[in-house]
Amino acid sequence: MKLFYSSCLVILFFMGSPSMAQPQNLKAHFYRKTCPKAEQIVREIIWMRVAGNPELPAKLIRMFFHDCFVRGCDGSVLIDSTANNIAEKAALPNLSVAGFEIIDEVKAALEKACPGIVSCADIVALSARDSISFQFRKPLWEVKTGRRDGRISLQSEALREIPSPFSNFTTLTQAFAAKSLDAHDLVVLSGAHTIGVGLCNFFSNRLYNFTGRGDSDPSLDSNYAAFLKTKCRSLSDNTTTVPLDPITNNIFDANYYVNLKKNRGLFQSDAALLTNSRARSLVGELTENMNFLDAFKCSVKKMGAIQVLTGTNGEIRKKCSVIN
Ligand code: HEM
Ligand SMILES: *[C@@H]1O[C@H](CO)[C@@H](O)[C@H](O)[C@H]1NC(C)=O
Ligand SMILES: *[C@@H]1O[C@H](CO)[C@@H](O)[C@H](O)[C@H]1NC(C)=O
Ligand SMILES: *[C@@H]1O[C@H](CO)[C@@H](O)[C@H](O)[C@H]1NC(C)=O
Ligand SMILES: CC(=O)N[C@H]1CO[C@H](CO)[C@@H](O)[C@@H]1O
Repeated sequence: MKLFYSSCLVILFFMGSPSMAQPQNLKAHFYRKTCPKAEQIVREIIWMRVAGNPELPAKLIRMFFHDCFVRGCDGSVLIDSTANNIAEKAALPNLSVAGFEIIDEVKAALEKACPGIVSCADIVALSARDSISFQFRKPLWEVKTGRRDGRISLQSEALREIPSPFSNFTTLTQAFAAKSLDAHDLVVLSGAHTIGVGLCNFFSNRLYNFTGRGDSDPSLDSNYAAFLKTKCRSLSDNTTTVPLDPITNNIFDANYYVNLKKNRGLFQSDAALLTNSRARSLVGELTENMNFLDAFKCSVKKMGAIQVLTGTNGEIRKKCSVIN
């Protein structure tokens, strides 16, 4: 039975109901008249960079997630701290957020082609899409544009809004609900953990001291735990990283769910998706590549619409790391 279709509106799922993916105030090809080559310029630079750096898609999709979860998709994740302000970038969950130099490179090219037109927020959204899409040689989802850049970036908000990898299902669904994303989106977007890496100290409690008695997490496959212990040698290892998806690390596919079903999710927040019966059955559905990719397209569009600034709100930053 085919449960997933490419249109987000007609999908039937076990949980949640997919809503209109993007609000009307974002538009397809917003820059068509003002900067006709904008999307092409982004794609060319991103594809060139991804071709030389297969880790980049993970950095850029995670940057997009962090941007959207703090004050909406407004490019606030890109802003540098100043003497008077500790920005989102300085928040602990940002440790592995990277790729800022690539965003700056894209912005510089766009400023050259059409100064003051394309927002940093749109560059993040397009770059995330294009980096993941390189593997498919075609855009995996549509990115509507017209986002404007925010002028505020606070470390304290990043620490509050971005869910911790130690979260349980309740905490995760609450964090997503606060962004108008439902449990279905939570399960689907977590599938981005099919690429990239995680630092040992975000999960090593599951290996070495789960309940404070030197034990491991019983919900983690014991063979996998033994393997992870050979990588993360102690609880305090905060420098080693391991692949989030050990089967196909740099490939954007459904193997995150294949691993997860075998109790091989890396973080407690991954394992938590098996603790709710409806989420668990959705995990089963998403082990099929087609199902995952179709579902991801819909949920990532919803994510890209979180609290966007449009019209005359916000600004078009000249440089992505500083407000005008
Ligand atoms: C559901 C809640 C989520 C939690 C608790 C979470 C937590 C984490 C943590 C702790 C890491 C490792 C960071 C590090 O080692 O420095 C990570 C990596 C990553 N996350 Fe998530 N994440 C979540 C959702 C998402 C979403 C929605 C996306 C994108 C749509 C995403 C994409 C990624 C990617 C691609 C990486 C690898 C980054 C890299 O290789 O540098 N995550 N996540
Ligand atoms: C989930 O975590 C929160 C915050 O740590 C905690 O208050 C809550 O009791 C937990 N819920 C369950 C069902 O374990
Ligand atoms: C394990 O956790 C307990 C309780 O929090 C703590 O007392 C103990 O020192 C921890 N063990 C290690 C090796 O960190
Ligand atoms: C990593 O751990 C070392 C030793 O425990 C500590 O000095 C250092 O500040 C930690 N680094 C980070 C980034 O947390
Ligand atoms: C890229 C970036 O700004 N990372 C920061 C994340 O948080 C740590 C700890 O606060 C900073 O030292 C990093 O510079």
